[in-house]
Amino acid sequence: MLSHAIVRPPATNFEQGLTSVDLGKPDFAKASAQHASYCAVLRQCGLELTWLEADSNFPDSTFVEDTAVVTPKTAILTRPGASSRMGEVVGIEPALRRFYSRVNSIQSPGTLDGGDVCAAGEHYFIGISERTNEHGAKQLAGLLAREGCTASTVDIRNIDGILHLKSGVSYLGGRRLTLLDELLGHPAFADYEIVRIPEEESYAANLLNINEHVIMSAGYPRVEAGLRDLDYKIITVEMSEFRKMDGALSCLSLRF
Ligand code: CIR
Repeated sequence: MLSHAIVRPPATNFEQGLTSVDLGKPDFAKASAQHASYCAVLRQCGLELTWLEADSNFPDSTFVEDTAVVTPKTAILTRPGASSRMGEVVGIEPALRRFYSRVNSIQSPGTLDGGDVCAAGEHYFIGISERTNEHGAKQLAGLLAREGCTASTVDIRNIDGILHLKSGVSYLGGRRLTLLDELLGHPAFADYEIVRIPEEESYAANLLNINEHVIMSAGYPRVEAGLRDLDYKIITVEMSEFRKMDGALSCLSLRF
């Protein structure tokens, strides 16, 4: 069971963050309201929240997921691949130390964004991306092995339209994953049952499976119907303003 999440609301200069999509500028008031709804849904799923102050020194800092990898036993501070985001790690460390006696970190020349790490029970898929390099992936796999966990890497550098691995894959529990078609057939996913995400609903590939609930982005009816047919209890959250900044559901929290 997951019991906690760390979140940080968007700062007023959220629109100055990084983005690769051309969906217009996010509206700050709407983004704040969407963030509040997201937090309410996490609470509804049984999580106690640690709220960090909005931090305008880092316009992307609402995407706390990228700053750490959290497992049941340890927290690993990342070394984000975008230079404008590296300093965000300093702000997350004290919050993690309240919960974890063991905190490790990714070291130079390694880079790693938490969005590239998809936990599937005791196995971790690690994306090699524009943000996460081989050094970072190798260091993380080594730290996870100390906890008795396994890892495999998935190179997403040639896959258009996904910033992080978790933009294309999510874990649904058991042996089940959601997966974009571009990732189908990758050997890392060979032993899993795949819920395919249609191309026109690709944003819905990033979802959260929290304590018997699946949290999905609102507005993706085919994915939602498919998951309801599989008996998942679905809660939807409007994510339009975060999407404009390349963010999705998992990016907005660290869950443990
Ligand atoms: C960035 O480019 O780093 C942010 N604008 C979006 C980060 C999204 N994070 C995630 O998918 N884990």
